[in-house]
Amino acid sequence: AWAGIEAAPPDPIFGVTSAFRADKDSKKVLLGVGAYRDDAGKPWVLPCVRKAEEMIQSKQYNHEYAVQSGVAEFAKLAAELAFGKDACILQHGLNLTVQSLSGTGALRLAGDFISKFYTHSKVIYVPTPTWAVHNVLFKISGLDLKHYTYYDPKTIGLDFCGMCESIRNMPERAIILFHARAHNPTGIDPSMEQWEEISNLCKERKLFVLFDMAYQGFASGDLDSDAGAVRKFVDDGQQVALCQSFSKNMGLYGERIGACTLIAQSKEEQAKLKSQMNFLIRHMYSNPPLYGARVAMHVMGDPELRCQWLEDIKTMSARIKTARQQLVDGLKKAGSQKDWAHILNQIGMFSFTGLTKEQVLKMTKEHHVYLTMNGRISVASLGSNNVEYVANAMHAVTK
Ligand code: PLP
Ligand code: TYF
Repeated sequence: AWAGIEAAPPDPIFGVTSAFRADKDSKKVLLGVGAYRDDAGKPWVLPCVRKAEEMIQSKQYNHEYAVQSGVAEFAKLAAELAFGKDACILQHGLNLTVQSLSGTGALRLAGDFISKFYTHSKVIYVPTPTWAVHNVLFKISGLDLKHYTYYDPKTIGLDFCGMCESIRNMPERAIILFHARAHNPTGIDPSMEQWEEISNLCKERKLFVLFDMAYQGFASGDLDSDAGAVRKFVDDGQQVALCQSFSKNMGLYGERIGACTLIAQSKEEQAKLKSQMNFLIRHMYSNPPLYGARVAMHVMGDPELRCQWLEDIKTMSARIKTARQQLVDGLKKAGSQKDWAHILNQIGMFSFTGLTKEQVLKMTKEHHVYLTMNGRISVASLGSNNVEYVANAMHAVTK
């Protein structure tokens, strides 16, 4: 049956993990896939999550099916987390928020839904560069993928003029994807003033805006400020779609918990969106798993756990900031004359170091440090045990 089949291309991010595993050298360091580690390099279960798990145990839940849209209380809390409890769209019941198989699953639901029901355009614009999954997923959903200017390699910063120019040249009503906060892979975001201009431009071009929000709270340590761009667009009256992930901000990676939101113009339209989304889900995976939704629901909904969570996200974002500083200090100490300020200015899990492909290859071959080919490192994987070694390696390949 499969005689003509060819192998699929490897995932450029998870592929790094495979190469790392095959390396026998004891000095090896993995800075590929974005997953938070404590200072000793160990995965970290958030204390708020541990407490939620105890709560779930004591409640003796059953294992009946969820409905297609998942755990309703989870979806309600997720929407409030993103848009703010008092958001008009929530007050008026205009949002359709469903539980999804984490952020990736939310993107796929949004992609499939838009592809099927958004009649004005089939073209989705994503930033250059963007998360590798974006570059493939939307095509599988049946959309045409195009890119807009985002990153300026000369400044290792945002090319805001280029970005605005790209948006001005988009056909009316096209679809555009934004990273809500902590752009992956660059760690570079527009400022709130720039978001305001971007929102106005999107309105002018009547674009349909899809937000991918995988780092709310994880980025700055503040849940509301990380949702600033999304809320700005919604305040401006834009009917955005939103994909949320709880992988990073609750450390629930493998539990696959997220949410997908669409916004309707009336309650009647919301009911139709809901029935079509449920139909899509029913024929894809029927209904989502319960466990992650229960954990996230307790963390968000229980006042004590929510306080703990706010502490936990501050712990993670502060440790990442410290690791950025340690890396830059290490580079200076190693004797690097280069300006590494961008490592400090970037936000979120990653740093886009500016290392070229050749330098990345040297990092791996000569120093056993594993990172993606675009020069991205997961800062969350740096710690007291490896940061000096990594800094020395980075200096060695860039001097
Ligand atoms: N979108 C971006 C930009 C990401 O970096 C990630 C990874 O965390 C996701 C979406 C979603 O990942 P997951 O499917 O694990 O929630
Ligand atoms: O960019 C990252 O490293 C994270 C995790 O196919 C990830 O977003 C990486 C690759 C992938 C799914 C998640």
